[in-house]
Amino acid sequence: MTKNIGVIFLNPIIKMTDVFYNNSYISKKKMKGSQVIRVGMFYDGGNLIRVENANIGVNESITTSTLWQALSGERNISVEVRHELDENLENNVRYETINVTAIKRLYLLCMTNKITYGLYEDVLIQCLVEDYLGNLTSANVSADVRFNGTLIESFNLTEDFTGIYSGVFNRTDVVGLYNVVINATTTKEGYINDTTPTSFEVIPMPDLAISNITLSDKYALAGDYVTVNATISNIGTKSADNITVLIYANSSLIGNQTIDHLSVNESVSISESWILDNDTKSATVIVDPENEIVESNEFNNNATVWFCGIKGDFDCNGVVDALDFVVFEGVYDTICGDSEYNATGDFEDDCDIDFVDFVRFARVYEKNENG
Ligand SMILES: [Ca+2]
Ligand SMILES: [Ca+2]
Ligand SMILES: [Ca+2]
Ligand SMILES: [Ca+2]
Repeated sequence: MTKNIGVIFLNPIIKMTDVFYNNSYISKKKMKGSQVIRVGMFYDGGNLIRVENANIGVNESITTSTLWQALSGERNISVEVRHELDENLENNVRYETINVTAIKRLYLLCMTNKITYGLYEDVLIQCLVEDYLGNLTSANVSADVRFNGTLIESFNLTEDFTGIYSGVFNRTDVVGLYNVVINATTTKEGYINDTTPTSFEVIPMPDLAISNITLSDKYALAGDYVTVNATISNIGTKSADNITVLIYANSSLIGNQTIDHLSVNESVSISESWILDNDTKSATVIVDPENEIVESNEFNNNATVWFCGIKGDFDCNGVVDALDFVVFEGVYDTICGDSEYNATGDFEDDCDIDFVDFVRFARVYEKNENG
């Protein structure tokens, strides 16, 4: 007696670490009346991944599918169909087996460093590329940036030593939404590539900046009444209101001012006066210190000016560097009364710039007031 349960078609698609999708189609022929059957799916000939009972009538068909996590490499999937109610009957079991290849897939995770940018602001795009096991993986990574559907720029992202791919888009010269498609491709055997979208928006923003910071007297001494002046400008593309400006002597707050309004391309001068103490070597102005105003550039919001009291710092820029060394060479081996003598190079103030001062100069070389 032959009980031909039917023909089984498999149409599997397997993706590594993706869910597995398997679709079997069972049609029943040459059977009288409706029967209860059991459909089992097995992975690699042994691991049952699904079992299902179904009532199937003459010339009816059922579709069944299942999901599971596949392992890599060549595998086979088998489907077994049997009569549920009469397992002992001869020839009541039908198998079909198919070989499948589990695909090793790249995964691309990308982001921009911000969601909104000011005009002309750089956009940093960073990505991680992982393999199907979640390990960082090398690939060719590129980004296409489009505005209103038009490709603006296509560029490669480069991998750093930590395995992060990054690239900078700097053509944010129009306000609006930019769409980015990032592709990771590899020639590694058995791998498939990945692609991911992201987007960012360019909006008008103010950019507060400080320029022309000066001291009324760079050579002022302790007890002198000194003034620091600075220009606060809005070099962005949107006006700003209620702008806080803080002024410090070294790290001590000596002034807190508010600018009501700055239109685009508008500037105001601020100044703050105080009595200099012995330890003060610099004055610093900070605009929008609490970052209450979103700007296209947050890194031009402070400026520092140095007094000329730092030994070795002949040009009074707050750091003893190669330019100062050239001057130090010119004052070396001089004493008070010589026309070249300069107290800035006389570290112990003993009216003699000698080898002791040279050693002291070397010690402060390329250090600023903060060490
Ligand atoms: Ca700014
Ligand atoms: Ca700000
Ligand atoms: Ca200097
Ligand atoms: Ca000396």
